[in-house]
Amino acid sequence: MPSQELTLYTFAMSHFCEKIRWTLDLCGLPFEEKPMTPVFHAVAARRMGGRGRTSLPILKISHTASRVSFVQDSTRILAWLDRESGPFDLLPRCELAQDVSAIESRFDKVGQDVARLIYAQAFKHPEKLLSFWSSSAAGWQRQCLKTAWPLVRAVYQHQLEMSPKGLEQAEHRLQQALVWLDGRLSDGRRFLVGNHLTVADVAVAALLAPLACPDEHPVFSQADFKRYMLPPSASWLRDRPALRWVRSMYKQHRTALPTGLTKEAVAAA
Ligand SMILES: N[C@@H](CCC(=O)N[C@@H](CS)C(=O)NCC(=O)O)C(=O)O
Repeated sequence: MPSQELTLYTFAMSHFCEKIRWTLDLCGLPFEEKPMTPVFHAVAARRMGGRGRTSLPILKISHTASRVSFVQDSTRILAWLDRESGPFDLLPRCELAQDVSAIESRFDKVGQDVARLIYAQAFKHPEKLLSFWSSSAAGWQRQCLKTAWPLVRAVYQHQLEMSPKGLEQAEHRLQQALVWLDGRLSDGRRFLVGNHLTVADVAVAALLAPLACPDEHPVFSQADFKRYMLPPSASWLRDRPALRWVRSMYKQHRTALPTGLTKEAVAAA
């Protein structure tokens, strides 16, 4: 790895950010995490990403003190890591690569549906949601979020296509993805592709983590998250092989805790 420094811009509650944070940890690449506050992230994210989008994660690469570059979007970050710092066992370049990439790409869409269902529930408990959003916010930012909440909620509902029909479709797609994953795991395999951990496992586990609530995740393990952010009556979400597998992936492979994002810091927010 050349002597470049990596900074990862994240949200504490983002499963897409967790996908990259976990990948960097597993690849043994040191990075500094900069958690951002939703809404206040938008201007900086658009500027850094340079693609007219505001989404996180964004990886900043400091090549030298005066030369920096940015990569926005988790899949593009994985491609950058493979190209610039690979090869990694996690990102196979052999015949498994196509299968890994197909699963990663499929679950990126599933990840959006997970966000829709979690936010549909979270919007019923704005105080709790704002406290998760504000884990790294300044006092004035918390106050602004509270004051502007109706507007912020409307924008998010629109962006995430959270109409009743949109939510119904998201739930249907998510159920199908979980049935697929239950089936894939039904032969007792430990890993989704081949016989070692790949980014397919990391992506799927990270993107389903808000539903599986693994103990190792600083946000999704919190009692308030499980109580207020999970769809309460979804029988299809109850303990099933896919979600048990996510928890076992975390137990076995999520050893390094995210930098600067401890359970204690999140709980104290
Ligand atoms: N395709 C993107 C999706 C990332 C994404 O949806 N990020 C959400 C957080 S989970 C986000 O940044 N939302 C706020 C925004 O778009 O401004 C990726 O893989 O990075």
